[in-house]
Amino acid sequence: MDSGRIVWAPHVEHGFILGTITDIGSTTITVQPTAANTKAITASYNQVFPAELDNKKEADDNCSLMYLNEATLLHNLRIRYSKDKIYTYVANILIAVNPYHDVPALYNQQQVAKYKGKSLGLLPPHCYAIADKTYRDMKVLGLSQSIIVSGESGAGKTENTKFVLRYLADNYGSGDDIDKRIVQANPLLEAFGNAKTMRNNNSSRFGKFVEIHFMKVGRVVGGFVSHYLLEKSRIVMQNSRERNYHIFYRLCCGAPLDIRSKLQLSSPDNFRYLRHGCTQYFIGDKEAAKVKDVLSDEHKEKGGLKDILLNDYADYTKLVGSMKQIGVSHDDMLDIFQVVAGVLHIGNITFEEGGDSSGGCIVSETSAKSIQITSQLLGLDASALTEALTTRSMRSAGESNTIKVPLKQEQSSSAREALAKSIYSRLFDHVVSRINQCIPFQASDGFIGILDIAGFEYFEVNSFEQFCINYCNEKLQQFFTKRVLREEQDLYAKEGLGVHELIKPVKHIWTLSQKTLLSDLIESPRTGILDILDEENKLPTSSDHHFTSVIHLKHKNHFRIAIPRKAQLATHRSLRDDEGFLIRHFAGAVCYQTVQFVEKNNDALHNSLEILVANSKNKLVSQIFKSSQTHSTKGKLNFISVGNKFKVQGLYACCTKLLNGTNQLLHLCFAACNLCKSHKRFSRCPALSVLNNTGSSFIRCIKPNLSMQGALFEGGQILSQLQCSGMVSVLDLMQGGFPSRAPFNEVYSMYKAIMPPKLKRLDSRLLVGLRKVVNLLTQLGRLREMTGVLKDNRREMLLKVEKHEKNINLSIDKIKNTILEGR
Ligand code: AOV
Ligand code: MG
Repeated sequence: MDSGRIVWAPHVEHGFILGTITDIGSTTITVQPTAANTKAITASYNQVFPAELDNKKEADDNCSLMYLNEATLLHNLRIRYSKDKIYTYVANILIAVNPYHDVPALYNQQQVAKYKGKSLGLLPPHCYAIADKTYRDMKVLGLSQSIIVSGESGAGKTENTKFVLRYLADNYGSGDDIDKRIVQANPLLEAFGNAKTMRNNNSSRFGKFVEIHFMKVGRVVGGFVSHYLLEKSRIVMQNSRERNYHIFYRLCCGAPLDIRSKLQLSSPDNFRYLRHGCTQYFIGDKEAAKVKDVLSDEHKEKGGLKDILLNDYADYTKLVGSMKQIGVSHDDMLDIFQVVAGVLHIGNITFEEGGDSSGGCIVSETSAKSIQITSQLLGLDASALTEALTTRSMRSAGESNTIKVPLKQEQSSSAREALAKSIYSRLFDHVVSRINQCIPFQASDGFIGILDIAGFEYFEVNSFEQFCINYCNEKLQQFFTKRVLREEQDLYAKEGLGVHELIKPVKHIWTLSQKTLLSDLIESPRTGILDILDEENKLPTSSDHHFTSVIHLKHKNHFRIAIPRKAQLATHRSLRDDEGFLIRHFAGAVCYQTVQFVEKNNDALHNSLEILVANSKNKLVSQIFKSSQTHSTKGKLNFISVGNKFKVQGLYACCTKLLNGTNQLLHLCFAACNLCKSHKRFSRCPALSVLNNTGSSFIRCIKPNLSMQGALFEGGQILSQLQCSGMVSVLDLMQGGFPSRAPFNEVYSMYKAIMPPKLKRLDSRLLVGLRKVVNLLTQLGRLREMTGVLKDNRREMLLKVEKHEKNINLSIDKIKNTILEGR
């Protein structure tokens, strides 16, 4: 890093720009960018990074670059992205940058066939290569495997998950229907669980773990889908630029006339649950031909998937096709649609003051028809529904009969929303178990599980949903960190390198930061946010304000949490101590407004409604409610904790067990069992306890820009994703430990001039594979380079070099002996 050296200097918009060092101070470096008319940049040492000598060079595996740092990683991704090479490895972690346009050459059938049986690294990086590696690992090691796909909202997790599933089904399928069914389950899941958000037109509002099961011979035998935490608030309310779940629009816009009239459906504008959201949708029938034409042209022109996503008309037809293919009968399909329509009509029931002295309310005259339609669609008695929505049964202490207490207008409205949410989310559970029934298997010898959850997100206003989603991502990040650290350490051990002192600080920072957030702040018993919230729910007079104050009181000086003040977060308005909290997540600070946290944490319907729907004449409705758990009626309200449900059944349980347990497979199985108690297939799990570990692979998805468009690489924000996802730390770790994956000869010729004579005399070919030499040399080379830069601390550095050379000499002797012995 002498003057004149080409380096990367920090840049807000692009992340880094290339330049030459013009001045070196004691704490800063000044760089003159190579681009014309650009002002010189002065930055601290740790923000300026050495560039590769050839800046057009790109690498399939980023670790084979000479300089592993965030700037070279970003640049490598940038060059590759411009050539539609969206996949890049960092060692065996796959980075996938969303292309935002179709790249057929990447995913056609020839590609699928090409990757079959090929080791990682033989062919260009691809999610197919990861899929094949997990498949081979599963077979060779006899261990189930998991692929963990992560990244921000809109980064491409769900798309990559689908590619991986299709790859496995195509290459290792049984050749019968089951392969297709596993693939076709996705459109169905997405219709009910995905929606347009500001970050993604097809955003998954639930997490899923899809297992694809194999027999010993290596053929697919079936699958199993577990799902986590569907976002319920969306059913009744959406931000003005977002939509409700796709299925609603597909039915309103795409279903044929006979179905629409049977379900009393019309334009989405006529439904309160759809009207407030974004009104981007396509009306069916008459408009259909026109829409189809417009779309196909536009689609061809832009080459994007984006427009197609909002073609509710065409998507209806596709959905029906998928349902048929996975084996859902026409009647079953209509039953499901009928419940969906019922939910929409519930939303149109409104209330007004009753006018009598009781303070209660009545159903508005204008929505009498909605009560009728809802009751008919959901198999309820209209007057019983009216009564259940406008009154609550109470049993006073010591008395056996119940009395009806009238509800106020807002209480009735919230009972209505609770009913809609409850029906829809149970219907979603039903859809998932229906899918599982269609991909059954008697026995399996192992599985590949793919985890695709809702990605980290932050909006101007963030609520309980974002809190749960981000918590989930935090958990996953912790798993990633532990895994990568462990693998890297294992690698050093294998190559005879001690865990270098340089890796320790990285390790320390990594594990510490996440541990404290999760264990102190969110999960800890009694004082964690989840438990405090549950306690609040159980209080006779609970309030969001009280809950928020307790949090700040209990975690006054915790560096991960703060009271959101203007200065901390420029994009948010300041909040009072009892209005919200700010959490510093691994992926950035997010300000949560706690209005409705308490309400949203409660999954219980009030009793009369619960009884009403459980006894519905509609078979499907009563079925989805019959399986529900009984719950306590202590306190003022029934209470089923969403946070806690999530903690014990969802990804939380899955990850905690993955992290703590030695037998991951077993635990994953139990997590799945918990999610679906009726599913007995893992009763034989203990027999599998010989398996000590499930291997895991990672696909880290990156969102290239915030405007969801192709060929736009926004360096600055991509860099922050790389930093937040831990990829930069991975590089630090690898650089710190010097297990460079750089080809030996390159290092050899680069440092030949400064090599100790002993080593120079060794035949370089003999040393290939002895990564330790590469490490030592690289280390020495870097230290020497540093002495060139650090004019002020030169003496100190020289001492270090001297000490290091001594070590090297010792090691070289050892290596030489090993080689001689080997001969
Ligand atoms: P996500 O799953 O990571 O977000 P998706 O997988 O839904 O993101 O991707 C968002 C959109 O990007 C897709 O609908 C496609 O239009 C486009 N896309 C992503 N990957 C590819 C690819 N490999 N090729 C072509 N287009 C792609 V979220 O579910 O919001 O966290 O919650
Ligand atoms: Mg998704």
